[in-house]
Amino acid sequence: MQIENFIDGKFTPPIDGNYLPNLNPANGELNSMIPDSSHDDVNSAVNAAKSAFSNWSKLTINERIDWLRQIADGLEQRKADIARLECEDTGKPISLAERVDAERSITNFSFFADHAKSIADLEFRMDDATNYVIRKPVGVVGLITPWNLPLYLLSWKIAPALVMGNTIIAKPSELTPSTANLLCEVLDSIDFPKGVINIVQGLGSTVGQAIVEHPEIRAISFTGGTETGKIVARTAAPMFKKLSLELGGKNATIILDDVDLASAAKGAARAAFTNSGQVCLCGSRILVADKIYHEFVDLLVEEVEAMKVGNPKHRDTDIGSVISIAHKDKIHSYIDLAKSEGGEILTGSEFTILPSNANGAFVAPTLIANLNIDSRCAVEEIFGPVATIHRFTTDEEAIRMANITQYGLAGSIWTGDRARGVAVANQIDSGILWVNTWLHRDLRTPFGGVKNSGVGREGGDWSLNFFSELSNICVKDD
Ligand code: TXE
Repeated sequence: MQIENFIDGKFTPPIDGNYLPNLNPANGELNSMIPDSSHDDVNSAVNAAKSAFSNWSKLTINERIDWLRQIADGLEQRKADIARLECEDTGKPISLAERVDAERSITNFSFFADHAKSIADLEFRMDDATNYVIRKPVGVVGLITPWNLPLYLLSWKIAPALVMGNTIIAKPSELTPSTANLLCEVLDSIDFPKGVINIVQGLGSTVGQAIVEHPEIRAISFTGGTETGKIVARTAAPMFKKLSLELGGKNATIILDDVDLASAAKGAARAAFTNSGQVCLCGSRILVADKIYHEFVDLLVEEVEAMKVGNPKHRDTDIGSVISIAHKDKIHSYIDLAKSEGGEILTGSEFTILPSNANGAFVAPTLIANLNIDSRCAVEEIFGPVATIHRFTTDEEAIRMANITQYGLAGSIWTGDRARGVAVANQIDSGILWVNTWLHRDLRTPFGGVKNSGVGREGGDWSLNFFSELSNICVKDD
């Protein structure tokens, strides 16, 4: 299969005629060829988005909401295809792709359709005048997304950008192009206005960079690695573009001594290993109270060893492959580093029998104990199925250990005492904290991190604000 760009409502080959292979990381087979697009393709997409802007931005919000609902309906009909394509592009289990990726990609459109209805007109009355705050679209916006939750994260940006009246240039990860292409097929099938959503496929260093550099793209919403985020920020800042950066995480899962051990062990295992640990919210450093350490760790190892690593297409698979052989090698190099630093592998790595497929990028869920809290494996984002375990004696010590990293995205606290959990959560330098749960999301709430985890918030009103410019009109009374 050959995927094309989607520019001005048409499936369009890359101008230079170059293509890249898109491989299935679970077996090394070729999924498709995708455009290796250039600056020229981005320019052509920007021209289409500029022409479409005038009509799209003039629609009423209700008309745009109606289009979001049509997209959600179109995706709903292709739900099984979304899950299959995500499974083939990423190597994630099909059941996870159905439950999380397909479901949320559709919900993002229906959620923002509903949420945009609640936008209130802002008015500020003075003694002798009234201020009217007007929302305008930003213009042509650039959306750049990663490979871990492909359509889920792309639709999380497309839906609010659309409903606020912007036109879009989007670039999915070169490793996961297929569901963005499926979205274009849906747009085509519903006669969606041409040029409003343009998808340019290709590499970050060419297409991504061209989007960030383009003077007529006025806002950049980026989700990806922290190092890439720095490049994006450096390029966009001197052009005074609006910028939203959702970057990496190295999140703590804190197990307090008063917890129900069995449910905390389940929660910690899920937080560490969902999607093979390739979620920026994953809890990859597990901090355990001294008093319950051994009992908890035994239960956790049991939970992790019950996870079935295998063919992502099989329904009973819990852990599929990671995104690529290169990523597998990077993860293994961290496990080797941990061993050389005296880390004890409690489970995983070579102890688990993996699918007998030499071309698959499989890594067993791995738990490592005995590392210092500031060792590289405990503070750097591995972004794979690897979690380190550390002991603490007081809540204050747990908080200090949680805050030691350069990241500040998320975290979870597990306790029998809600007030104690909230008190600990309050002192963790992160944008998103859970008590006795993990990845429990209300899409109206702010989502984003501090420190090296990024700048800005997405979700509900925060997304609608990012994709609008506010003007204040002050009218003096007669
Ligand atoms: O991400 P990149 P990579 C972390 C994780 C992972 C590391 C690297 O630790 O191991 O990042 O992953 C595009 N200008 N996360 O290299 O490169 C790229 O094509 C503009 C955490 O795969 O950040 C893709 O579309 N764009 C993260 C997107 O950026 C550029 C999820 C993200 O890819 C670009 C993924 C450039 N110069 C990885 N270079 C999370 N926060 O969830 C690349 N891109």
